[in-house]
Amino acid sequence: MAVRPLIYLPDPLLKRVSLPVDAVTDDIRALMDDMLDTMYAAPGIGLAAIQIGVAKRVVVMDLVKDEDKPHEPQYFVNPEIIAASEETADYEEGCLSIPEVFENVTRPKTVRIRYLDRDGELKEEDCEGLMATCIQHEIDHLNGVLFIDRISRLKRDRVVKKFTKAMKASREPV
Ligand code: GNR
Ligand code: NI
Repeated sequence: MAVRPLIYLPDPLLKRVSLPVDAVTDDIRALMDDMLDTMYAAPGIGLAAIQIGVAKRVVVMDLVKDEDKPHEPQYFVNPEIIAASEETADYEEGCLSIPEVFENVTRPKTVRIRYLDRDGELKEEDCEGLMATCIQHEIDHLNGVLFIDRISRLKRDRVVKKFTKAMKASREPV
């Protein structure tokens, strides 16, 4: 178990399409444990493997925001959306790879997902509310898509510019 470094915008890795996992092995479970450590340390409610530089279709989530409550980790390998509602919902989204940026994103209100769990069992689940928002945000990461790709061009360009500038500044010699 280890906290691993996060990858930030404008790292091109965030645009990579992650590869499906063949089988849920001990290595994949170790990866998921590191992802959870990293997510809890951030803190965040979800994490896709690409956010720690691993291009595999692996997601962890824990929607319990109250730090005094017991953790409820959730594990998703090769998650797919198999149905989405026509009805949409707006949610103010953030991303650990784009710190301090929050924007309203419109997505299907409910989705049905299929995935392999931590034991490699094939599962299906109906998601609504924060769960629906978060799993769609994470599956986007697996496809190289960020929530800023789902807001206006003007807002996105502003965010990308700010992060590109910040990155350049941090690389300048002192
Ligand atoms: O911690 C996170 N919070 C969040 C809030 C609203 C919508 C989506 C998210 S996911 C985010 C963690 C993250 O970046 N996952 O990829
Ligand atoms: Ni994110």
